[in-house]
Amino acid sequence: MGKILHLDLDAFYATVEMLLNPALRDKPLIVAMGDINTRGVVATCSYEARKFGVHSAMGLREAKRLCPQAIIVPVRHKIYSEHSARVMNLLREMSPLVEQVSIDEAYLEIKAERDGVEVAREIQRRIHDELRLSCTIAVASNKLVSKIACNTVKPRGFIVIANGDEEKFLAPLPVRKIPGAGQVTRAKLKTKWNVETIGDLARVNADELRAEFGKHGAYLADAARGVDDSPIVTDRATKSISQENTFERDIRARDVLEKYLDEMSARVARELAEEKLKARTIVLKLRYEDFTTITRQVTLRVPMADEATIRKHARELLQQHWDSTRAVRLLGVGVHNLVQEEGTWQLELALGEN
Ligand code: TTP
Ligand code: MG
Repeated sequence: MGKILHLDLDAFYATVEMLLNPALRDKPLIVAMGDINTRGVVATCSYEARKFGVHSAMGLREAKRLCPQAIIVPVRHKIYSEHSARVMNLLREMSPLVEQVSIDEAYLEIKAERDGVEVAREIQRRIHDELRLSCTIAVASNKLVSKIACNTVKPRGFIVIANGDEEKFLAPLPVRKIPGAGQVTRAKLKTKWNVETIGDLARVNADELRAEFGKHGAYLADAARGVDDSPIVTDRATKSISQENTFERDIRARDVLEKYLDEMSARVARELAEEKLKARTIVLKLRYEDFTTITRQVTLRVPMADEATIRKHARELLQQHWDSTRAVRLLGVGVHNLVQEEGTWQLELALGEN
């Protein structure tokens, strides 16, 4: 069985500021949004400042009262985005299955052929040595458990939840650690079943939770047991792969158009293979000499990645939809509805024009 990693950078904005200005290192540091004198808000702060009770979203006035010696610097979003991109690129070097969830947070899937714990250690080491940033990583069997686990060992943390230990690990934690267990939900759980910990929640009958909260109740019942089968959604999977050609001279000859189609189908197939993806939908794009453009597509029952299938459907679409009295200025072939090849996850993304 593969592993899911959850990675979150430690005190991200503050750590980047310290990286760029070493004089700030090991100091209570606040990165502030808005006016840094009075009316601003804490975007984040170093762990040294957190010791004094300062935290994200706190007003600066309050933060200064708690920690008068804190150094305050204004946010610099562009710089954080650049450092974030470096981290995400490093992660994509380590696994093709990366889902970025925020500027400093991502999930990775490591297939069973590799040692997920080893990969996680290597990632943490590389982020430290090569990018000079610090992160916390949790390794578990699914996204939910890895996300919850990560927050329990910050900063510079590393934790592994073995397969089968999910429920035991979660049991002592307060129920608010479950993403989506908001205040209203928690108040109801408390009054109705006296639920405080995730273990308490696991003891509540799943049917009763469903009766009380509907679909959300079913989610809570699963979550309390550490059950989650939500897939890693890669950036790649949300995109489509396509090729197109604009001709120097508009084309009227079917055999020439078909030659182009064949060549583009081959390139699309190669790209699918490189990304280890399969596709269900094949799209033909046609632009006529007067610039009117049509796209037509066919969706298959079974995902495929082979050149012959793409070529066959592209040619059929051309046959059916090209008004051959009109010359063609641009021709394109693409695929969407991409799924991970042979993965445990089927990413059925409803995509595409018409
Ligand atoms: P977080 O990961 O929530 O916080 P963090 O990285 O600063 O600290 P840690 O993960 O170690 O607890 O958010 C990432 C960045 O997003 C954070 O550095 C600043 C920004 N942010 C805000 O601007 N406002 C906020 O309210 C929060 C929570 C974060
Ligand atoms: Mg963080």
